[in-house]
Amino acid sequence: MMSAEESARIHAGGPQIEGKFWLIANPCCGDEDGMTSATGSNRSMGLVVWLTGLSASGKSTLANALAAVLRAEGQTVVVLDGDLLRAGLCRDLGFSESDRMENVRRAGAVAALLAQSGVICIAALISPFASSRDAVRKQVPAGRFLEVFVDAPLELCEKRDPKGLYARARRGEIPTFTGVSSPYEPPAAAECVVRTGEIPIQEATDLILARIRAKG
Ligand code: ADX
Repeated sequence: MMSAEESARIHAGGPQIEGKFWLIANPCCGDEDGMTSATGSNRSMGLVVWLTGLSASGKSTLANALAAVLRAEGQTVVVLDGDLLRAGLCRDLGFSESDRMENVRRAGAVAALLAQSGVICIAALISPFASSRDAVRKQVPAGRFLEVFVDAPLELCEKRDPKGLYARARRGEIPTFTGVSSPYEPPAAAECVVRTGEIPIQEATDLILARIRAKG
């Protein structure tokens, strides 16, 4: 059993709601950015790095490459990958416009909570609708949301087609497939654009890392 002393030490500095310790820092109680790590320190402010782009544009590869570098530097990083979320948290959702919006809303809510607790959250979702991405941005304190447009032409993504989904979509076997039978709205003002058809993944990773580092 935890001693009273140990309990007091762990709970010190954190807000309490109805006797329960609030593990996630309250944005209203943080620094002027609204961001405070779970330890109450603002040394490690969280960040949401939101990778958007067509299927097979390179989002997951980039997310994992970024995470590897940042973790090697001692940062706490969580990757939220669309394909993986859809196997769990979002498994009840399909690919209609409203389901995609709900998918992005859930991922965004998790990302915002993680960032509030000091984590660098890298989300890799097609997130085809600008309004959904903007809604996530609004949940994150100013300057702590980095939208990255993983910009690869449809023809290239279709040529890559690692899961054979584009071919199936063209045969009419998958309805509402992004880029084929469902729209993708490119960001108008992303903080970073990486053209994965023109530069190697390493270079794209470095470009995004530079933007992350510029955030401090
Ligand atoms: S999003 O549009 O709701 O943001 P998300 O990133 O979660 O999509 O999932 C995209 C992945 O689901 C694709 O990479 C692909 O593997 C798979 N997928 C299956 N059906 C579709 C579809 N109709 N449109 C796009 N991706 C699909």
